[in-house]
Amino acid sequence: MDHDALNAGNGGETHQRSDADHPVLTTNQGVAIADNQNQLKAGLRGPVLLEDHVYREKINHFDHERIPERIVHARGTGAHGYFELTESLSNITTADIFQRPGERVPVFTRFSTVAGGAGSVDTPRDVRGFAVKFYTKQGNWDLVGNNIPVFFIQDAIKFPDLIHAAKMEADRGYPQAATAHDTFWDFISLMPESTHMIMWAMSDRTLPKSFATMEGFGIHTFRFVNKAGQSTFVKFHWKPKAGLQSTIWDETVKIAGADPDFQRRDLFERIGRGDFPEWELGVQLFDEEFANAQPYDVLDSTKIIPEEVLPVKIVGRMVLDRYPDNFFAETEQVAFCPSNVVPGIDFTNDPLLQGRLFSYLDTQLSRLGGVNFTQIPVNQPKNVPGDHPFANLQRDGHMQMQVFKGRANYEPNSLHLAGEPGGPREDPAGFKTYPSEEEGAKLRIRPESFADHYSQARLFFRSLDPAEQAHLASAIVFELSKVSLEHVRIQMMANLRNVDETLATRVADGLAMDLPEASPTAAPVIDMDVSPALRIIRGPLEKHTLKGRTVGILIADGTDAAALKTVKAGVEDAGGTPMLIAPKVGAVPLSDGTKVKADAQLFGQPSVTVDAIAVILSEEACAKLVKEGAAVQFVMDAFGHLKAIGHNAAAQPLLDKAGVQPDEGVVDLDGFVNAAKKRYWDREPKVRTLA
Ligand code: HDE
Repeated sequence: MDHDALNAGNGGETHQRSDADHPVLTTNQGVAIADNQNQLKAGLRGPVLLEDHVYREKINHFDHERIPERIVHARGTGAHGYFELTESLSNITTADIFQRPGERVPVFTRFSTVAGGAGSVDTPRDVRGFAVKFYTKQGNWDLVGNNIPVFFIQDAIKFPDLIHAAKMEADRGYPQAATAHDTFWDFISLMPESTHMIMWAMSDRTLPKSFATMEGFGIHTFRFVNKAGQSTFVKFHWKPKAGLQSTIWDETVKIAGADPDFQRRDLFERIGRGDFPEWELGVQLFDEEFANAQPYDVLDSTKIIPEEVLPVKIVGRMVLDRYPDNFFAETEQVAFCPSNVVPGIDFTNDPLLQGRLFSYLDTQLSRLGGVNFTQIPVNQPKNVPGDHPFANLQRDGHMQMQVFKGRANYEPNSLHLAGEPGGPREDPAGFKTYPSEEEGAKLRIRPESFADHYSQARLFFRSLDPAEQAHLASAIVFELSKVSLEHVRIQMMANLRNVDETLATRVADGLAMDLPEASPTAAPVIDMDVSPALRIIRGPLEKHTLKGRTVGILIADGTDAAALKTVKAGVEDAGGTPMLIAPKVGAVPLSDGTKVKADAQLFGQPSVTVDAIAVILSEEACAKLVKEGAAVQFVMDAFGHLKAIGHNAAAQPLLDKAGVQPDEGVVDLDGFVNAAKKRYWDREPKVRTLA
């Protein structure tokens, strides 16, 4: 029988043969594969043979491609980049990366949501993880933070309860990636210590527009230790160079439908077009005396130190400039761990931090399948001088990648006396724990200094811009409306009365329920000075710019070519990305007879995916589009989401159909580029009722 002829007639047209550009396809044993299209069969139309080792190896590997997703922070995306020191901290810490301004170290940073599974959407209302692995010359330092500077709980023993309550409910398996449900609010209502974080979670902070437009925080108080062995307390902050930018709830919900990958796509595209996301690293440095003078405990992770009380000193910058080559190998397998510190950086007794020090390594053992996950390339130290990224006497285990030579797998040894390699030894310059003095009875107890659960929740709410306060109050109304247990709503309102009476009243009005008595407090609630640094809207990090932002330009047959050219160039000159959106993408005939390709189709690219819109239509095209739901919605949403709308005169009927009212943000094409740099918060009361 002619086997080649048989092959050709049996899937033969899909055979792609190796050549100079394509290496030979092999099995994992390195054996060349002749046919990657057909299983081995007994006869032309016969059964498949168990003997087919090529098929079995391939399908067996495929069957095991998935690993357990992270128990929290399962959905995320990451990027490579560098950290550059701009100000030396050499008198405060021996950590090598804080010594020499101008010096860079590589980093890998992963952003994530917390509650949803790996396949959930990018934009639920949720805290974002902000985890950075610095590959320093002294080994890896991981700063595993969030985009919110406080946490829900004070003690790590409550973490499994918090996460169980927040994730999908145990019996029904929903909701996915949402806090608007009974069990979450039941837990929160019974845990007054979570009130401060709930204020942040219900604010626009949990609706970031992009990973590039959010802050990051190390949350806990850490320690720096200098050459003299002196310790300074430190809190870490990341400040986005692109400024702070969030979305509006209605917009967020629609983004989730339009593009479930909205934020990972944004990160990928920013890096791709060279608009590298960048943050400044800031530190708040303080001593015991400062700590003791504050009306809260600096070891309590439900508290911030307001920036107005203790300014954030900028010491470096991080730039993310390279997307991973492989999502699984790098982003999925990266293992961050708060206990990865280097000499000069140490922990404090924050009971949340202390609990985290155990959890990460523990969970990674099961997620990554064994003790050798530190040998996965993304997890290896990369910058340590010498031949090996790490050297010790730990041996064997699943997936051991190293082939150790010699007998020195114990220490001390004297093998060198016999001319054999003796293996690695201690170095006095290595990591030493700061010798803080500790003594006391063994107790399961919360200190008195952790008892105030409301003052900073009040501080946060009162520091916000009125527009943000309205978003926050409305978010609580929305979430509690989804809570079916009435006693939970009542308990929450009782707690909110301790935060701010006006907030509690607005929530009660929004729910059409009576306000209960305030719940008892464990400590008196104090009025702290408001902190403008906590604002996004009209706050110090809000930016009016087109840099890093996208402008949707709606065009159709007959669009004025000159007007389009001017708007497009104007957006580009201002650092923005113009996106041409049309009913058909392949070729849009313009007024001057030329044709242009659109970047996206109107029906698949609603205006929620862009920062501002320009509508440039011929009279004929406009007459058609006023009957097209997607076009009307495009404009209506841009207006409802407080975005700038630029338009030519012929497009007016579409604006009218969409209910657009004239205001400062609705402009002709000449004023558009400038107008597109911001949102129009004052429009909001006209387009929706907020609590
Ligand atoms: Fe985490 N957290 N966490 N967490 N966390 C994990 O580790 C944990 C907390 C944070 O992109 C897990 O590898 C406990 C605070 C980020 O890979 C796990 C407590 C902050 C990420 C874990 C906390 C964080 C994680 C799950 C309460 C901000 C994603 C997968 C004491 C400062 C890292 C994993 C990545 C991941 C435990 C609280 C940030 C289970 C016990 C506070 C950004 O180990």
